[in-house]
Amino acid sequence: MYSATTQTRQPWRPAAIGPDSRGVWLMGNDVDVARRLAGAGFDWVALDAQHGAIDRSALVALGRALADVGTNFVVRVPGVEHSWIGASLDAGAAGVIVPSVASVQDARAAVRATYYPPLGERSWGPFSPMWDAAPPPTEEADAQVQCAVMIETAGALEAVEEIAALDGVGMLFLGPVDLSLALDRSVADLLSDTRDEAPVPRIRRAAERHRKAVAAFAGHPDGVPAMRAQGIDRIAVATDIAIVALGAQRALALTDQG
Ligand code: 3PY
Ligand code: MG
Repeated sequence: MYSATTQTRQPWRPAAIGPDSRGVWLMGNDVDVARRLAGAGFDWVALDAQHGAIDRSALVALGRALADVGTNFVVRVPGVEHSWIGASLDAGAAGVIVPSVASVQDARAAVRATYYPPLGERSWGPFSPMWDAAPPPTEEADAQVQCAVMIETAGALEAVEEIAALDGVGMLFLGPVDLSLALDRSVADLLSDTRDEAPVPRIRRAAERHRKAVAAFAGHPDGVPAMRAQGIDRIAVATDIAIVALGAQRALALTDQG
């Protein structure tokens, strides 16, 4: 097994998306914005490579910057894509958020890409942004990595029990916007529905039954109370874009003379 000689610090930190945590969701690829947002005190940063401007080079640059400020990051990969999942973890991500999962087979593919053999088929090649740090042994990397499967399609909701039961799926991650589109309901209606058979309680119960975590994307602080009311306490509370808009509104309000 590979071992580095002069390095001492371990780059991996466990549980990027921990209990009762607030994350910031980065759509842009600006390193200084990432640093500033991480420094504001969010518990984790999610880099959005599905809808955001984050390509492979930006991933490495942002990963390095976030390592410098000591903030864990995860990557929302573009889809159930083996190479993107591996590249994200190689770049130092503590976990991946896998979107567009439509079946238990898709969730299995996400697990295969996230873990080294024997559980998965991840290829060896950590390209950690922390050049002074030794990559962990494969068993340790596997023990610490977070594989979050998004529940945002009708198929994933249908298979939520089976997905939650899969060895290697550590977290169910609610994507309220796509799920509301798939179910033809508004986001507000979806999030406020607390009946037993409603989608969000089903997701939470499946996770609890299989001792998996649940997280959700709010995107704007206004969406957070409804998620907390549903018992979800790991939340991406705002995107970088929402934060810029909120800051702009505040700057104008503070200087309004009219
Ligand atoms: C969703 O709500 O569908 C998301 O994927 C959040 O970006
Ligand atoms: Mg989505």
